[in-house]
Amino acid sequence: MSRRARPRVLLVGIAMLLLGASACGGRAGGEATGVEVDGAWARTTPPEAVDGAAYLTVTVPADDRLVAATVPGSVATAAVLHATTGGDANGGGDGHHGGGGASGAVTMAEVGGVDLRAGEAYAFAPGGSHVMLVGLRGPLVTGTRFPMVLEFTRGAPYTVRVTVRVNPPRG
Ligand SMILES: [Cu+2]
Repeated sequence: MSRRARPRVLLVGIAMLLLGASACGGRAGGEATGVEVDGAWARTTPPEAVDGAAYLTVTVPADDRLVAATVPGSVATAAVLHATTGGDANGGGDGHHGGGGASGAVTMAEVGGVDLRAGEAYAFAPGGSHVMLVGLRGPLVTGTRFPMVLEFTRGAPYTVRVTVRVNPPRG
């Protein structure tokens, strides 16, 4: 398995090298945007996974609307903003399509955007809103990173660095 995983790691690594100059994680971007992003992460996926999910907390300096998130084509075919409804009928569900069980009480739907209020942290988190990574080009391997660009109605695009993890970051 590790033999399979290795080229993916390299690919992601190369992507990060190419984008590294501009893809400062978190608030390091420091442009005039004032956007803050904390704890951007994506769930580690099994080798056969088709889709993945990414989460983050975003705060904007002025009322705005997050209308899209994009990831490199080397990571996934598309990134789609998803909202989860139907709640936590089954404990432990993370609101993620995962292994193809279409039976759960939780349903996810694509949303055209997410309204953000100035200075108010908005969390994409398991069980709630998330960025669906559709059509993974390879499994998301723990410890690897990839850039994701957040696009807003008003604010400038903002690049965050997403870390692949098994569990949500704490703190
Ligand atoms: Cu989803």
